[in-house]
Amino acid sequence: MNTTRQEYHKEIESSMSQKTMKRILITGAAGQIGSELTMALREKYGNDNVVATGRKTKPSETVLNSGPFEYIDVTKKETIEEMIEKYDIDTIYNMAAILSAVGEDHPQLCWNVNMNGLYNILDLAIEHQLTRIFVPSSIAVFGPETPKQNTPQETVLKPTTMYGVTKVSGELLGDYYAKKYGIDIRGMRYPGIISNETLPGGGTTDYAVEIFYEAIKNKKYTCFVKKDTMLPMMYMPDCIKATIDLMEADPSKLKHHCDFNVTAMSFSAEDLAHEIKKHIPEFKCEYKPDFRQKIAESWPQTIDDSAAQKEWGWNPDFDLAKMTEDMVNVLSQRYESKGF
Ligand code: AKB
Repeated sequence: MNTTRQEYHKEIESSMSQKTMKRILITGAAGQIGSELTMALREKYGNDNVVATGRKTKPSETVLNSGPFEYIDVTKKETIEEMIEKYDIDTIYNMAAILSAVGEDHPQLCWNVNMNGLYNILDLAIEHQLTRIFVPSSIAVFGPETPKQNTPQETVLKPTTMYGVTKVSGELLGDYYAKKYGIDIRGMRYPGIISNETLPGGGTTDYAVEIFYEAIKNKKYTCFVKKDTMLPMMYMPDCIKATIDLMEADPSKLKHHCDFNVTAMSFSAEDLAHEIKKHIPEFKCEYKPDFRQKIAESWPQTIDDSAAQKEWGWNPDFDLAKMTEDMVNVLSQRYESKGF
């Protein structure tokens, strides 16, 4: 790769003047965040301008029926390139990832998908003069030596999971490509994401979603972390808002690239169970911690996201009470009408 930063910028400018419309590709579009992000972006930019892609998992009918969907494998560069060329893509949201819990069982797979997948996308960004790339990071970049309360933007990044190692490396790689080649790469450190469309798969914060489905269906849940385990979390509408707002932020205002701290709320597993009980009084929660407890304990409890507030106006809409009320309403209605 011999392109210099200046050459890259010149090429981008001339290709930008020919392109009027955003043509977006999303990897991991069958996943928890990818599926809802696809729909939000389709609503904003038009169905045909947002190409959803996945590796194996069949996406939701909503994603499948509302616009283009293709199977690709981010570890195989040519499969991504084929889609960039076929759809004249200029923006990529790289949501494909192996999360923290599965990453501990399959560390090589985690490295391969999270790192080699990202490397392929960044190389293609240069080769095809893409205008903007979104690379999600996670609170998993932090580790036991990081301050747990109000975790600063700039702090110790020594994770103890393979997922965390790939996320720190991804942030650094993104920053490197941004500085060296001038590529516009943006990303944030997602906390646990709570949602009701697509179940999360293989993360440590998955209990904060599963608990709602079990509370509504069976009125009980066995939680895999201790009751006093506190983690930063965010409801999906805020996650989508944050992602799109960061991608649309004025580049001249951004001092960071791929590593923005963001949060919306922090609560313990027991706080969440109590909040659900306000809506479902019969609900009972037990706690049987497994290997994910150690992962959860290595992560922060509360996050300082003032850089995101300052640089692109981040401001969440949902706290614990508002999120819980919405989750219980949406899932109860769905369960009554068609089950899960
Ligand atoms: C996980 O639990 O692995 C993810 C994350 C916090 O990035 N939800």
